[in-house]
Amino acid sequence: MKRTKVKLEYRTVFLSDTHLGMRETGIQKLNHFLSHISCKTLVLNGDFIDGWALEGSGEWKKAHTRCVRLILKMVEKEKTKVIYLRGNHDDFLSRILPITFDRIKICEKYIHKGKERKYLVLHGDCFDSFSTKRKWIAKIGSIGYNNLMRFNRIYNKYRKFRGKKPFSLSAWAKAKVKSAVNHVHRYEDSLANMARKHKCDGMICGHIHVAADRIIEGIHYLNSGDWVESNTAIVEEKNGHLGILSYEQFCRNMKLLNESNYRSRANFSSLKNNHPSRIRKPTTLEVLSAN
Ligand SMILES: [Mn+2]
Repeated sequence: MKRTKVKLEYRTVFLSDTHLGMRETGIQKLNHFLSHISCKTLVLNGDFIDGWALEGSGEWKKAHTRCVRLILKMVEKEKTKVIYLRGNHDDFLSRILPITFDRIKICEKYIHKGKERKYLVLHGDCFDSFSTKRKWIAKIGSIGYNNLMRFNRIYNKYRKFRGKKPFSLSAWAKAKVKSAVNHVHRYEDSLANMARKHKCDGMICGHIHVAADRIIEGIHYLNSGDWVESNTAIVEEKNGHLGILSYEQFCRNMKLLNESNYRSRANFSSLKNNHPSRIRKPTTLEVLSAN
């Protein structure tokens, strides 16, 4: 007999920035996640497919096709409703929006009615010039402080040679990071204003690849992060609670679910074996010989 797959059940799941078509993503983890959840509504909040990567150095892999198939299977077998919101890396969709086929809707923004709050859901690139700036600040971070200082020393030798004053790299970096941090605040402020404009008291975004769950000026701001590095989603439990679920936490929840299922199966089978109908009646010969 085919055993039904054990799945974690949610009311709604929000994913963003899966970037299918990019070479390095958390696609295996995402497929593991998608094949063990079930939900009434799945919101793909932008940059699901990375059209920019596919035009450039990206590559469509089998795992990406599997990801699409897993979602279609949810639509077909579990009657899951899919809301696909366009991002900036899949802006090729803008030409056909809005469009609905079967239980799949592709559109620009979506209002999610939670149990306690009403959420405006959109990718979040419309506010932003930040991500382009942030990318190279992040790159500087990855080069490492020591390497940067070494570079600065060489650069200052060159400046000295040219008769110029030394350049303070750390002061420059601090100023840049400060302006980037201000930019995040501006980004979040404009999100809160946008939510109010739509008469919502919550906002669910993606785009900046950083998961978030906090209150900004009375607006519940959630960000689903990404499936490139952080591997996070926003999930709405059956009781209406909305929060971040990391891949690591998902694995822990799956382990607990499997263990409790194993225990209940073991109890069930021992019950089944001791059931009166299972206890063999002695034959007449056995009864007679015992006497
Ligand atoms: Mn984006």
